[in-house]
Amino acid sequence: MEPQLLTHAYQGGMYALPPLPYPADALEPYLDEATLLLHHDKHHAAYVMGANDAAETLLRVAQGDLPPSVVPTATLNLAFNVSGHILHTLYWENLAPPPQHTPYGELSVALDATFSTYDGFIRVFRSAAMSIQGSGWAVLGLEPVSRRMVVCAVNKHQDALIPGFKPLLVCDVWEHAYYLRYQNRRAAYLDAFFALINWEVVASRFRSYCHGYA
Ligand code: MN3
Repeated sequence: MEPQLLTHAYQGGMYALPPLPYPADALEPYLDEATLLLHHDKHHAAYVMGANDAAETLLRVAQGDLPPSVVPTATLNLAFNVSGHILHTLYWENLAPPPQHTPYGELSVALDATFSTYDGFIRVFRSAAMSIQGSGWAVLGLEPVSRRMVVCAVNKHQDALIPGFKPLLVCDVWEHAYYLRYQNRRAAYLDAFFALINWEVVASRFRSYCHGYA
């Protein structure tokens, strides 16, 4: 399956909520239907709305309808909400019902170049996800200078990201992503996440981005 690569996340000049790429109960028992519905229909939808509101505010400043004093807050809101929208769109797409295979081919070679082995990647990614204090994301991606894979431990949706970084695999560790089923057991949620990774989608993103880095 080819990833949608965010094409459904912006339509008609507005940020838009793409539908879940599978039924809301498709990831049971790892991720429950109630969590997915709440997470997608309420949380992700709120970031889409916030992104459109911030963009509208900045446009109105440009047109002279609002004072420049609202710009600092609006730019922060835009970064937070657009980043949240992008990460959630990638998150839904990089999950799929098991069974999943482990990475192979070019993707596996690139992972090993940074992490030595698949287990090494899991160790680093899991540690990054566990290290987030409060709300954030673990993100595997390509770093544009070395053109190698790195893992970012992202605070909120947008802090501690590298400019030009291309995300390949994202894991939401905000409590809303897992609290209904796993309560405070983030490690158990991560076990479920690893069982659900759609490596075909990750490989497809990798191929898409690699053309830009070749
Ligand atoms: Mn979330």
